[in-house]
Amino acid sequence: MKTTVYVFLLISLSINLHAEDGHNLWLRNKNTGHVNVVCTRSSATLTIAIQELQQGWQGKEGAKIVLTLKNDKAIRNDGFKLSPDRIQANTDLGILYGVYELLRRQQTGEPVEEMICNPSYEVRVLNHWDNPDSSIERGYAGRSIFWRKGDNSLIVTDKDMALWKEYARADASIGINGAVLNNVNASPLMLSKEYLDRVKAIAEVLRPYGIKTYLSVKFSSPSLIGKLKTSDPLSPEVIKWWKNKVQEIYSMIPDFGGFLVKASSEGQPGPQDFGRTHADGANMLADALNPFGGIVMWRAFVYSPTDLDRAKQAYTEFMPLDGQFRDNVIIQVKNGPVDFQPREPFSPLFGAMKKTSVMPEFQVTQEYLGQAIHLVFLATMWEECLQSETYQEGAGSTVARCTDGSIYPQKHTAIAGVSNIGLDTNWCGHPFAQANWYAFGRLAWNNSLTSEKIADEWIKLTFAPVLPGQATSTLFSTEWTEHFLIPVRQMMLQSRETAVNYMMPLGFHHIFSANGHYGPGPWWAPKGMRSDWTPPYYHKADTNGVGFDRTHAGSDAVSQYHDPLGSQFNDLKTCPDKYLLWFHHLPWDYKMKNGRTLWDEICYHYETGLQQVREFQIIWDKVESYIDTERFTMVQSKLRNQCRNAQIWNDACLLYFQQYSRRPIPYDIKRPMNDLNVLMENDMKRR
Ligand code: GCV
Repeated sequence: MKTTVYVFLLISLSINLHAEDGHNLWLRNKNTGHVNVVCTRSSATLTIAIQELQQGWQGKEGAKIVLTLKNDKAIRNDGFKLSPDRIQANTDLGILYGVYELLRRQQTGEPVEEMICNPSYEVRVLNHWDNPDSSIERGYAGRSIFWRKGDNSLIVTDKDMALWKEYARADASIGINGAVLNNVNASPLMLSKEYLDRVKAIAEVLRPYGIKTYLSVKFSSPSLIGKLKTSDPLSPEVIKWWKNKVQEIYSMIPDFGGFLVKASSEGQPGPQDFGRTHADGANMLADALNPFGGIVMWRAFVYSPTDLDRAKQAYTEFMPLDGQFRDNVIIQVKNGPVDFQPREPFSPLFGAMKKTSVMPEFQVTQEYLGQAIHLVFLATMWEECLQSETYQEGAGSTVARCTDGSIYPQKHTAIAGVSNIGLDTNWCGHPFAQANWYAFGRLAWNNSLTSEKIADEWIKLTFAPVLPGQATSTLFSTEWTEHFLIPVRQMMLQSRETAVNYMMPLGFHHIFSANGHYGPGPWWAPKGMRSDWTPPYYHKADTNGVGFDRTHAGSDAVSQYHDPLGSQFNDLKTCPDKYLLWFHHLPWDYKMKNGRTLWDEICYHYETGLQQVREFQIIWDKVESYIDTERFTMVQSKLRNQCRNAQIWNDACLLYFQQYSRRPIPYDIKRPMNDLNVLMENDMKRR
C-alpha cells in the first residue's frame, strides 16, 4: 500500500515538474481551497491582502479569517498580531504583512500560532544602482526594470506597470518597504521634471504594496540642473534650491521616502568640495526633507587616495561628526570597512557612533561573489555581520542591536540591500540568486533569523512541487526532505564559505582582476593606477611574507574596534584565522594553530574551495528528478562555469603567491592546470 502511494506520488510529481522560468520567484503556490475573509475597512492595500488570502489559501477549506485594524501598543510600526483565525495590525500594511506571514507558514508547513511580529528596522530598502540609460552598475541580470533607453524612454507602458506591480508584490511578501530607484553614482537628470514624472508613476504602482520610493541624488545638482554658480550646502541659494526641489517632489509624490547620497567618494561631488563636512551636507538635505517626514541616507563609503589604510578612512572621517547630524539623517555603512568583499570583519563604524543613527548596507548583487554565475547564498555572510559582537556597551552589543535601536535609541532605523534584479525573466540571473533577494528581505524584517531557517523557507517555496488542489506542505515527504531539501540547503549554507576558500581565504581581500571584480588578479597593478585600487596594496606579498598589518605596529586599524575585540584582532594568539591576513603581515612559514605553515594552509584552503564546488555539482545532479528541467539545466551549467572559475582562482593564486613563498604546493594537493603567465597576460588586457 505504502509503495503504491509512493509510486503514485512520484508519478504525479513528475507530471507536474513542468518547466519553470523562475519568474514567479517564491510566490508560485496557489490556493487549495476557499477562505472567508472578514474585513470591515477598505483600501487598496487591504484589497490586495484579501486577494492574496483568497488566491494563496492552503488552510482548512471554508475557514474564516478576520482582518482587524485596532491599535495595540505591543504592535510596532507595520507589525501585526497573528492567530489562526485573525490578523490584527495598527496599519493596513501590517495586515498585508500578516497575510504574507500566514500564507508562508501554510506553504512551508510551519504552525500558525498566536504571535506578535514586529519588524527589526523601520525602513527596509533596496538600493537599485540603475542608470537612466537602463544599464545597472554591478547588475548581472539584464537591464533596469525602471529605466529604458532610447526614444520614448519615459513613456509609461502597461508592460512597465505590470512588471513594477510584480516587483512590488515580491518585495512586500518579504517585508521590504522601500526602493531607491537609481544608482548612487547619480545622474542629475533624475531630479528633472520628466524623470520625476516617471518616478511618480512608479510610486503609484508601488504604493499599495507599502513600498516607498526614494532617489539617489547628485550633490552638485543645484549647479548641474539648477544652473547655480555653486552647490555649497551653506549657500542660501543652494538651500533654497533644494527646498524648492523637495517641495516639487512631495507635490507629486506625497509619501516620497527621501534621498540616498554618495558624496565626496570615488569622484562623486560632495560637501568637501566646498570645505564643508558630511554633516553640513547631510543636514542641509535633511532640513529640506524634514517638514514632509523624509529622511537622508548618507553613505559612509568614503576613502581618498592617500597612504592611509583604506579600511580606516570611513571611521576616521565620520567619528568626529558624531552628534552633529539631524535626527532624520542615517549614516549608511557597508558591512565591512573596505568594500563588500567575500569576507571582511564588520565595519568599526557599527558600535562606534552613539549619537548618530547608523544603518547597515548589504550587497545583494554578487559583485565580488561570482556575479550571476556562482551559486553563493549570502545570508550566512549577513548573519555573520549582524551577529558580530561590537562590545559597544559590553557583551551583547551585536551589529544587529547597534543598528536596530536596541542599544541607543534612533529616531529612524533602517537597513539597505543593493539589489540584484533586472529584466531577466527570472529577475536575478541565477536561480539561486533569488534566495539572496529573499534573504535580505527576511533579515531586514527580523535580524535574528538564522540562515538555515531562511534557506529552508526559500527552498520549500521555490522548489516544492505544485500540485493543483494539494497543499504544498503535504508534499514535503521524507523522501523529498532527505533527497532534496537537506542536501540543497546544506549546499546553500556552505556556499559562501566555499567561495571564500577558493577566492580569498584567511583574510585575503580585494585580489580581483581589473575592475570587473570577477576573476583573480593578485598581480593587477597597471601603471599610474591609484595604489588602493590594486590588489598588491591589499595582500602586500613579498618573499618575507603576506598580509596587511593593521595591528598597533602597523596601520592600527584594530584600535577602531572596542576592546576586548581590538586586542583580540591585534594579538596573533586570539585573532581568528578567518581574519588573519586582514590584520597581520606574516612570514610564509608562520605556524598556524593547527601546526601547518601559513603557506600550506593557504594552499589547502584553495584546494578545499575547489573540491567543495565540485561536490556541489554532484549534489545538484542527484536532485535532477525533483525539479523541472529548465531550472535544473540552468543551475547545472552555471555550476560547471563556477568550477572552471574556481580552478582559475586556485591556479592563479597558488602560482602567483608561490613566486614569493618559494615553497612547494603540498604534494597531496592536485597541481594547477593553467599557466600563470597566460592568466596574467589575459588579465592585464583588462582595465
Ligand atoms: C556604485 C564599489 C563598486 C562601485 C560602486 C561603489 C559604491 O566600489 O565597485 O561600482 O559604485 O562600490 O558602493 O559606491
